[in-house]
Amino acid sequence: MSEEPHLLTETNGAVAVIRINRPKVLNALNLSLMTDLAEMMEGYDDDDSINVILLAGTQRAWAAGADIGDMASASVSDMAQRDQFAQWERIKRIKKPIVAAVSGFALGGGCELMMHCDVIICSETARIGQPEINIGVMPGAGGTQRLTRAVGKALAMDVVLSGRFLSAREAMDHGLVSRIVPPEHWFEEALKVATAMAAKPATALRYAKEAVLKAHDLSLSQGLEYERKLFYMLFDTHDQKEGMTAFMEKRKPSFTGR
Ligand code: CO8
Repeated sequence: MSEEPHLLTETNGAVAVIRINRPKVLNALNLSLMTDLAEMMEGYDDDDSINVILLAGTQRAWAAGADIGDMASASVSDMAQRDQFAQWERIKRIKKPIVAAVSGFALGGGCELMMHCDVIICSETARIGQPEINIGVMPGAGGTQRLTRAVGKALAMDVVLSGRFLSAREAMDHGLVSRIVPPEHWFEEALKVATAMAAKPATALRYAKEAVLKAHDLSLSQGLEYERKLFYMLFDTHDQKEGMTAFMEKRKPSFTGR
């Protein structure tokens, strides 16, 4: 009997949908899954027919963390040799917007993967946290840094040091997720967001994502300079001419992605 694929993909217009599919272990993330995920995302990043990537889990779990079974008996050198964070770096470099459709548990590496996404659509039932402290470790794929930047030091310390889970409402109130949607429609709502985004001009989407992400790395004046350069560069695109002309002519723009 052949094994179920750990990632399922389909395209829906200009949206590439990737679903994490390890329901028996609440979508725990292992190296082979992360390697395939990075490869798939890079493929969609290079595919002109795709504008947005939608990454989803299942109703019960977005991802309950890195696969603990894979790490339980690992030594320092095993972990270093696996170099699993190289795959996360590849995901960090994806230029097209990534929308996350999150339902159920988003824990540990799952929360960190969620924070690698750009727009996070979250079911009311989501449970989000960094509970690594309960198993003798700490976040390793950016949790201490990205969570702190998103929610501030006080709440990040609480979440990381107590291991407690945040409700979707708490996550929303503290700026960790983008929107909360009813549990019965979590995937459809996220797909709607991704589809509407995919109709926007492709180059402007990519540059806007790049500029927002730079806000975490640069000083304000460097960030403003960076933003301005990307803004000017958009005046070299067909979609800028089309978008502004369509506005003046009071018609809907027809974007080509160029
Ligand atoms: N890894 C492996 N298996 C898991 C994981 C996991 N992270 N989470 C759940 N499972 C498995 C369980 O072992 C169980 O398997 P089985 O049915 O064979 O016993 C199955 O999924 C269902 O889980 P539960 O029976 O425990 O379901 P409950 O509803 O009782 O509890 C919880 C759900 C609360 C989510 C619970 O499963 C849990 O606490 N899971 C672990 C959460 C956790 O600690 N996550 C952090 C892991 S460490 C980490 O992410 C470090 C990241 C470092 C960087 C990433 C590098 C790749």
